[in-house]
Amino acid sequence: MFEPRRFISFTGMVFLLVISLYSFSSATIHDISIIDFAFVPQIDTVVQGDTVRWTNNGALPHTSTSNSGVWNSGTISPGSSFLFQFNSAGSFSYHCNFHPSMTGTIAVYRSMPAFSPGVIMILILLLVGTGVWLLRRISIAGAK
Ligand SMILES: [Cu+2]
Repeated sequence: MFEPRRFISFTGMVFLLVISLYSFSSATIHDISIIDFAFVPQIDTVVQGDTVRWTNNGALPHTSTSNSGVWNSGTISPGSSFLFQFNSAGSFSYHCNFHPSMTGTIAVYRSMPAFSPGVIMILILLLVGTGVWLLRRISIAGAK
């Protein structure tokens, strides 16, 4: 017998599996443009495990240097990039060694498996499944 609830739950499980595998395999790269004389965007929000790529789109050399020594790009020549992966959560301020007025912040949020898209999707599907079940009960009760 076809049971919508079970079908929807099963579909949810499959979605959860696919999405969790996908999110494990693909960390996001966030691009920050270095122009003369600013980091754009100045404040960037990323998730633990994400990578930030600074690209020097200006005419002068710059650096991306963590204020707390977490990373230091060294000189980034015009046209070049520097990548850094953020594996721990926190707020990280940085600056350019050549131009101290150039500053930026990377806010790194913990990845929250409990609220991953897969879990949200399965909750929605269970809710829909319960709705379908209730509607069927109501229509059966109405037919009597
Ligand atoms: Cu600079």
